Amino acid sequence: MTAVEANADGLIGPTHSYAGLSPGNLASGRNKGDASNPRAAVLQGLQKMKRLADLGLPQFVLPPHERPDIPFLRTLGFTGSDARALEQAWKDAPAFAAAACSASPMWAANAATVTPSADSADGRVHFTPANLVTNLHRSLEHAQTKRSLQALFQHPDHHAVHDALPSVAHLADEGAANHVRLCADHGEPGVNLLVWGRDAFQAWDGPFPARQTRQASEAVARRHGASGVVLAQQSRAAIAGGTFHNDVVCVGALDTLFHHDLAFEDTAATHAAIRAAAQGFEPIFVQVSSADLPLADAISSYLFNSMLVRLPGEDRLTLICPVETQENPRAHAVAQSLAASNGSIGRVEYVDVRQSMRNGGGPACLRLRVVLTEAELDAVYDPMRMNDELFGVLNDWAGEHYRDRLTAADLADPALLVETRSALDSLTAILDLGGSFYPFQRT
Ligand code: SUG
Repeated sequence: MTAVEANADGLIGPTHSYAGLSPGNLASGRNKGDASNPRAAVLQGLQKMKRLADLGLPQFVLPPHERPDIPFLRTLGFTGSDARALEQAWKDAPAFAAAACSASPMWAANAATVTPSADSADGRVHFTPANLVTNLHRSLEHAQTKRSLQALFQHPDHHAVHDALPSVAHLADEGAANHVRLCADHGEPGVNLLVWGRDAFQAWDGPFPARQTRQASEAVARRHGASGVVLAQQSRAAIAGGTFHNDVVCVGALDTLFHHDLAFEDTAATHAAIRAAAQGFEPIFVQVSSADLPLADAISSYLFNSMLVRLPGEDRLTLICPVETQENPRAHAVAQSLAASNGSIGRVEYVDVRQSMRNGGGPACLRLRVVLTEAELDAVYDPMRMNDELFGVLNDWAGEHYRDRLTAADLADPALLVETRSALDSLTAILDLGGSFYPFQRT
């Protein structure tokens, strides 16, 4: 079966801000309180989507969520008009108010775990939205994420969108950021490497949260009927150093797994398990040593939080890195040596997603990869597909609706609530999502 790898990127929302909400994500902590530029952020994300579409890979858009999340604030007892509930929440419970304003659904690698039809028991593509329970602001995402995925992947013969796992710490799930699929070709059965940080039934004593439990990874694989599953423990040292998702130190595509030597607790066992599960191909491990690239540089440069793609007509893979990789001499040297080698990664390109990077979200965080056969791709909802026309329309839309500067104080501004709703109203029209896609449109 032939298949392609499509990307669905989170469109960056109008409340994009630096609120320091994610312990263990060093960039989030470092930039806390800085002014953001939501307009620049969304334009950078759009540019990346356009680039991928131009390179010949199917590209889709996942709409931002309704933020501020007034329904969430109402569950906490804030009442009155929407503006009043928001204002009161910022006064009485600023941490909850900040969570309700976060544009974090932009990081679509955390939207869901995806099992392509070549690996699923019933021959459909399966999606489980991630419950993201480890961080308050991210735990608010999964219901709307499910709605977005159902809008995009709506054909019951081809696509199955599940509920998130129950929102409990035992089943903490961060989605595709902790999943790598290796295979001979996209449409062939693959190895599904699921990387977990902690065991739900053992005490966790690391300095930062381990966001994915082994039990969550197992449950997702089980409900998708996934084959070729390999479970691997994320290294404790990597988490302690600021690797809040495995995709900060590891990326893979087709036969190639590119990772830092501190990615896994037991690298030799992980490689052996992948080799044993691989059908019809010999996995290639491209491992970067701490001597060549200390973990701190891997994290600040986001070399591994890159998109590893095979472009149409090319044999070797292209690594699409953030510009921060180019600016870090050690990471840049590694990237240069990859491109100069005769290995499976033949080319390195750079994209500017600096606004997202300052919250710890690189090119790989912004996209959800979905392997689709021709029939499955034909069944995807076309109005959400990126092309020249949609790119132009969304650029104009962002220019009209987004601010170019946002501070913490601005998030409490009731005018921002009105602006974001007006932006989302016009977005649902652009993407043909009907008049009840967002909670505020249903009341
Ligand atoms: O979950 N940052 C996100 C970044 C997600 C990156 N995704 C992947 N690695 N796949 C997070 O930590 C920061 C928001 C703030 O601090 O305002 C934030 O949520």
